[in-house]
Amino acid sequence: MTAGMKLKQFLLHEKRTGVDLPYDLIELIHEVSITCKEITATVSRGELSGVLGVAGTENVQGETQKKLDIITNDIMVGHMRVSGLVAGMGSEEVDDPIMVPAMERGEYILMFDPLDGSSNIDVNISVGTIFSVLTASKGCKADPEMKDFLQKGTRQKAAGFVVYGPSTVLVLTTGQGVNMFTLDNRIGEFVLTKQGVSIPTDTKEYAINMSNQRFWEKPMQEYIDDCQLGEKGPLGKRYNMRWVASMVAEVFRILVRGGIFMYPYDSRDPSKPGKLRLMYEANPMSFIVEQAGGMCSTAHERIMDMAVTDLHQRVPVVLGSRNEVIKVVEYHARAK
Ligand code: P6P
Repeated sequence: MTAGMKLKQFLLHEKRTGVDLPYDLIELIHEVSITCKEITATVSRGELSGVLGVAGTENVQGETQKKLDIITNDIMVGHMRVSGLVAGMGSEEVDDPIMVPAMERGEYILMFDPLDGSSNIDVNISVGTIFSVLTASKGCKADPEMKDFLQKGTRQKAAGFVVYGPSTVLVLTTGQGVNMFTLDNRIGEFVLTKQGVSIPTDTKEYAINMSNQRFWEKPMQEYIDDCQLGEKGPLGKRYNMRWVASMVAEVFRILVRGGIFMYPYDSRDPSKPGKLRLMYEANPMSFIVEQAGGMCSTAHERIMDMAVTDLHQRVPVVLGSRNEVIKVVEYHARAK
């Protein structure tokens, strides 16, 4: 009955069936989807847009910003700050929390990575937008305080990402499972194409950047060594490997066919225990993966239970097929 429903139609249908889904949250998700349509229209022009390449600036992470990092950030901020739905925003590309004019304040905090995987943009590999929705403690009555931004992953009201690949697909959870909506360019709408996504509990496919192996904790090195021993090794399986260097693409693949994605603890810089950011990469992806029956850990603790101390806090990430993530956690537990 829901097949072919457009995004907003589906969310309103969910509300009619009794799901606790405030109208403002439905509107917020719809507005984010509109922003992502503008982003995909910009990104898909590639060289024609004349904005590929680096911007000559660095973000708070100390990473070289692509021109499209800044452009897509400005699209998201510009659209959402006058939506009347957010009290404040946090972006990978902006050092400090972004406030909105008092007249435009809404109930929610929106955290986002406007163009995840942007190091791939110049070589035409899939990128995406990741977003996470929290509530502001004072709602629209006053500017949010830092504590409104630094909330644990378990406090999320919604999380999603849009992968700009061969097709543009919005993946969404509001805590009632995971659904996928494919952009139909003929009508300019995200249309429901997969309802109730479920990650296979077992896998033979791992995703990790092997060039960092010497920097990992010993148990992570041992787990990958054992994967590479294949069916004759202790894990008794012939594994395959993938690494796209774009988290949205890796997580989308895992949602569709299972797998395990790891960006583990890295000894290079103690102030950066992992590469990925908690608030707008690890937490939203954890909400989605857990809602699809998967598991998300730092290899030591559940990501969504982590205390938050900084807007751009980094965290080690191990996520995907439940039984494989459990194995990695067990390797680390044994080493303690
Ligand atoms: P590396 C993209 O920059 C990103 O944040 C994730 O999307 C991706 O999984 C990871 O970094 C890739 O990192 O070190 O392989 O370039």
